[in-house]
Amino acid sequence: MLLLRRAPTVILVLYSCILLCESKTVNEVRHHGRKFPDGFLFGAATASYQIEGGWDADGKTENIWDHMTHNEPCSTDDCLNGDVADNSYNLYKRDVEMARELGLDFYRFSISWARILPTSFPDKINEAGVQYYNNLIDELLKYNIEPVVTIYHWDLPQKLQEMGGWTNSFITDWFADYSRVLFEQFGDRVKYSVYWITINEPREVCYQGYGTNTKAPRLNITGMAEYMCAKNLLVAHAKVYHIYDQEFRATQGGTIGITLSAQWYEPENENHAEAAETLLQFEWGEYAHPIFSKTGDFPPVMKEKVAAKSAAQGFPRSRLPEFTAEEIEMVRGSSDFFGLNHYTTYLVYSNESLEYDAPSYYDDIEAKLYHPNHWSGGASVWLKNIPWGFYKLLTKIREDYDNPPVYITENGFSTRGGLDDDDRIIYYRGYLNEMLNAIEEGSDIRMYTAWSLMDNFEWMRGYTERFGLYEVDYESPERTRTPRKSAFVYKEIVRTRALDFNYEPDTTVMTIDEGH
Ligand code: GBH
Repeated sequence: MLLLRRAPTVILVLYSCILLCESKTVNEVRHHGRKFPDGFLFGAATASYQIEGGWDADGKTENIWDHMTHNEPCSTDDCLNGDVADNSYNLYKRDVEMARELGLDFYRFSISWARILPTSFPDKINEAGVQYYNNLIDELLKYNIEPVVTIYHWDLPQKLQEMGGWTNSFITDWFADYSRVLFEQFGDRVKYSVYWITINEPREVCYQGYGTNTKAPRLNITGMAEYMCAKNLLVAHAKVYHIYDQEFRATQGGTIGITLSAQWYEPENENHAEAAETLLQFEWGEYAHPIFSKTGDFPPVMKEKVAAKSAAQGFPRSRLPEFTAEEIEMVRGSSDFFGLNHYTTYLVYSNESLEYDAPSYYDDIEAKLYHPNHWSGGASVWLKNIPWGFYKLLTKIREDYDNPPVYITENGFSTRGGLDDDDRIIYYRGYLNEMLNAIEEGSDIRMYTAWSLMDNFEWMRGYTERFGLYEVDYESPERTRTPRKSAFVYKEIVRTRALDFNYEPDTTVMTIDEGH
């Protein structure tokens, strides 16, 4: 009776609470944005060949990008190269200043192998090269910005290429020797844990550089060279992981892992679900499965398909090299985090007809990928703005690999230049929002990195496509860097640790906030 009489009041209280609480969260989201988790880190990234210049300064020797752009200048769209690029070799203090303006927690950059080891080997260490990165690291630490250091971002010393590069299994030692020098030289910064990334985007190194001609060294031997590269690269990475783990971690306390490029592959319709899954396993499962799955080794579907095709084509063994049992164990689990570079999504359909020259990578896959005409995107033909693909990818990583810690080490958008980059802002907000959705559902995502801090040498596209939060003026000898509108928006996200779709920045002056 009592209960019954009270029921309306209870209901009323509950009801008004629901109203109040609801409107409060809605308002909070509207005015302050969606919060990122406590401890979440924000940064921005660059890579040595894309920004440094100083291609032959102070003892640095030639790498595969110097070699290609000097010998075939118009291999890039604008026939330009990275000889000077953003001149960060001299202007690194300005780069750190920009990181301070943005209020970044960390700055991700890469080290040039040929700048540190001019002979490619540790018989000679180039002091000037070591000094350059020491200066950069010290400048970052002075302002509490953590270094996230990529050991290899595509600029292999030319001499090693002439000895086969990533197709020569000796590279596992060459890469290990080089990495050990870096741990010895740079790993000791007290109090700060350095984050190490062994290799940036194996898929681009191997497929684009060895399987096709779309990146140096442009080997263009598909169905063969990219698989040899993949095996050696994974073993090289794992060797370095274990060296750090056994010889340096106890005293230096950093974390170390690999960064994979992974796009989302959506089946055109449910009839193509298997094709999409197969394609995904070739595109990035090739590297993720050996490291992050419970069983290790290349993905089963990949082993089966390449072996079957190889046999039918008359090869005495599979064109996909095998790992030994020992190598499988060494590679499995060899990353403290899943470093993820993500930009875009493709649709996939199965395609068994022989449209490709065989053997080839896509003939092995028997699927094709494309972007529908109505998808809009950036200045790069391959870059469509499809935020939901990011969510699906993050969910897949969580489900397939037992929710590893994920570091988003690149995500970003290209334009043809200009300071009013609303399309880039829309892209960043959309992708960050989907990342938050994945976090809400349990994905263990710990950091986010914008590509890029500033415009830079965009590989085969030269300087025609711009990814920077800061615009770089290549006409000026100072390579003047100017913040775009997106820089102000990113700064506000980092400052408030929240995503507010309605924030309109005042873009008149960029300042450094207190504490940076
Ligand atoms: C990153 O790669 C790089 O790490 C970075 O150096 C680069 O500046 C940045 O992105 C922007 O491009 O040519 O058929 O393989 C991104 C990787 C490059 C993967 C373009 C997809 C297009 C399809 N992506 N690639 S294809």
